Amino acid sequence: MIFKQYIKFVCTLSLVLISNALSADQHGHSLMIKDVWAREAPPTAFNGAVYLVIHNSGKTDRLLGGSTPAADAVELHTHVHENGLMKMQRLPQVEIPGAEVTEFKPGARHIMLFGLHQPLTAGSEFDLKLEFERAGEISLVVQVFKDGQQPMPSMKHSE
Ligand SMILES: [Cu+2]
Repeated sequence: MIFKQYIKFVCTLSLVLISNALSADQHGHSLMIKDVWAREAPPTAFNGAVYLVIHNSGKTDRLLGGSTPAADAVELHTHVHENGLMKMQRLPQVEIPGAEVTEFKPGARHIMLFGLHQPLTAGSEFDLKLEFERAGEISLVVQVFKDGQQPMPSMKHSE
């Protein structure tokens, strides 16, 4: 009985290992990007921001930039406190440490969209490509949410 369960366990384990190996092969990199969303903006807004969570199961990588058909330009930003004011600051790149979770969230690091081509209406979505030093280009779909209705970061779940 116990032996049977052990065999079942080993089979399940090897299936998990095989599917992990396959997905790593498919993507060719060790980044998993989750909870990708943009905050709804009024139709007159020129700019928008994208938030996401990057799980890096491999070596340290670097996010270099991106592009989207939804805007003229994509920049990496963070917020800094200067003379009591919150200011956005452009980052030339963002380090994505290995075996860690890197979050882009409101009030902190974010991906800025300049010159929106379409209004960011809740329920809509658009494509975003991110460029990484090691992983290369990764294509994402960004979903637009009203503030407060965005996906909760899944970084606290153990993988
Ligand atoms: Cu910004």
